[in-house]
Amino acid sequence: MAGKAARDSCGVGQTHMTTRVAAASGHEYAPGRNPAGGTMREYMQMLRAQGQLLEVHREVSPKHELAAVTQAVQRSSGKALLFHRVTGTNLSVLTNIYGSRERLAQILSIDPADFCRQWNNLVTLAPPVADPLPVLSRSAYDLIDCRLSDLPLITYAEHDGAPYFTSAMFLAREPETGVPNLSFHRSMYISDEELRCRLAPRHHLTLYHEKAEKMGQPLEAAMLIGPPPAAFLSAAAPIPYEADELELAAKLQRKPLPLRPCRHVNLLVPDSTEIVIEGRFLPNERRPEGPFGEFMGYYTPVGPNAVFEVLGVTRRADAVFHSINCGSPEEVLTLELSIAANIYQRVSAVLPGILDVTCQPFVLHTVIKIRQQYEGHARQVLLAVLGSEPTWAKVITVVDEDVDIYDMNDVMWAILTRSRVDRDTMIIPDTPTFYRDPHKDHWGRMAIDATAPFARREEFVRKRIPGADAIDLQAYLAKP
Ligand SMILES: Cc1cc2nc3c(=O)[nH]c(=O)nc-3n(C[C@H](O)[C@H](O)[C@H](O)COP(=O)(O)O)c2cc1C
Ligand SMILES: [Mn+2]
Repeated sequence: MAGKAARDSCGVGQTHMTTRVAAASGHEYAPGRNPAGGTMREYMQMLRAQGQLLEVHREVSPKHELAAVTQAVQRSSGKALLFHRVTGTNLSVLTNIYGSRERLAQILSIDPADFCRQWNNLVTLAPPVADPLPVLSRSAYDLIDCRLSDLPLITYAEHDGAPYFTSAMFLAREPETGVPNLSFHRSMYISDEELRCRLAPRHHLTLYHEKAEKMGQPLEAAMLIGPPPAAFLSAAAPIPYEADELELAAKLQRKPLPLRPCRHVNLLVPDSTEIVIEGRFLPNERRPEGPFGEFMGYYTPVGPNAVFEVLGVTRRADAVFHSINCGSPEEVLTLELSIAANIYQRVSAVLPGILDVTCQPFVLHTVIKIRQQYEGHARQVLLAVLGSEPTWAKVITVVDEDVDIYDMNDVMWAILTRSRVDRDTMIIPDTPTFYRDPHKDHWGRMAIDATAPFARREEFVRKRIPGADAIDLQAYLAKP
C-alpha cells in the first residue's frame, strides 16, 4: 500500500466541486434526433445505406456455418451481416447489428468517445416522453402465426447441446406489481413446445419466476426477437427492480413506443418486434440445459434450468431473425455498456474527476479514466470501483485523461510507463467476483494504479509531433 502516496510528497487541495459541476453539465440528450428510426428494420436499412451491412446470398447451414461466417466478419470488418438464405427456414438472419460502440452511440445519438457520461445523462436526466407506451388496437404490420421450428434453429459452438436462441429478450411482468421487465436469457431448443432458459441468479426475471413459484403460479413471458433498437439497449441497462424498462426504451428513442397485445399471454409487446415467442415458465420445474459455448469462451456444462412452455409464435410476415454469436462484440459490448455505466454512476457519486469507464478487452477488466485531483486520488478511485462493482471488476486499471481507454495497447503503455508495479498494484485476496464460479477460479482482485505520479505530472506529458494528426499522406506520396 506504500504506493504513489509515498512517492509524491506534495499533494494539493481537493477540487471536488468544480469537477463535479463540470462533469454533470453536459446533458446531450438531443431531443428529436433519432437517426436510427424506431425499428430494427429501419436501423438495418440505415446501415445498408451507409455501407455498413454485408449481405450473403449463398445458402448457409444454421449448424455452425452461419456462426462461422459471422465470426469471420467480426474478425475482419465488424460490419453488420444479413444472411438471405438459411437452410430450413424462410426467414433471413441478421447478425452483428449492435456489434460496435459507434453503432450503439449512433442509435442513442450520443458521442462514442464520451459514452458513459452521456448514456448516464440520458438514462437519469432526460425528461420522460409524454404518453410513452400507447397501446394499439391493431398492429401496424402484417402478422402471422408460425411454429418455433419455422424459425432459424441455429447451432453455434462445436459442443453446443442443441440449437439456441441467443438474441431473444424476455418481457415479463412483476407478479405482484405488474411492472414490465426486459432481459436477455439464452434459450435451448427442445421442441416446438419447450425451451430451456438460463436464468442466472439475481436477475429480475429470475426473481419474478421465483416469486410466481412461491405463489404456485407459472410466469407468463414473451421472447422478443428483433425488437426496436431502443428496447434492445434498455434491456441491457442496469435499472432498479421497480423501474419499467419499456418506459426507458421510449425515453432512449425520445418518442413513444407503440405496443400491441400478445395473442396467447396477457402481455403488451413493442409492435415492430420481428418475432414474438409467447409462453410461460413452469413453476417448480427445472430440466437439463446445455452444454453451451458461453461468453467467457468456454462451455457451460449441462445443469438444471428454467422450463419455458411455448404457447404460440407470432411474427411479421416478412420477419428478419436476429442472431448473436455468444461472446462476440455484439453480446459483450451490450453487457459492458451496463457494467461500465453502473461503475461510472456509482464512483462519480463519491469521487471527483471521473471521466469515462470501459470494460476492455473483456467485462472482467474495468478501465477507468480520471483527471487526477490530489495525491492518492487514483487509489481512492480503485477502492471505490472495488466497492461499487462486486461481480465484474476482477482487475481494475486507473489511467490519466490522456490515455485512450478503448485501446488496450494504450492502457498497457500507461501501466508500463507510469506504474511502479511493486507499489502501485493492490492484490485483494480471497474475495469472490463472478457468481458462477464453483471452483473459485475468479476469486481475488487486482487493482493497478497506472496514473502518473501526481506531483511529477509534468514529467509525464506525452510528446507529440506538431502537425502529425493533420498530415494528408496522399499529398506527400503522390507521384510528381
Ligand atoms: C446478448 C446478451 C445475452 C445474455 N444472456 C444471458 C443469459 O443467458 N442468462 C442470464 O441470466 N443473463 C444473460 N445476460 C445478462 C442479462 O440479460 C442482463 O444483465 C440484463 O440486463 C438483466 O436485466 P435485469 O437487470 O432486468 O435483470 C445476457 C446479456 C446480453 C446482453
Ligand atoms: Mn430489470
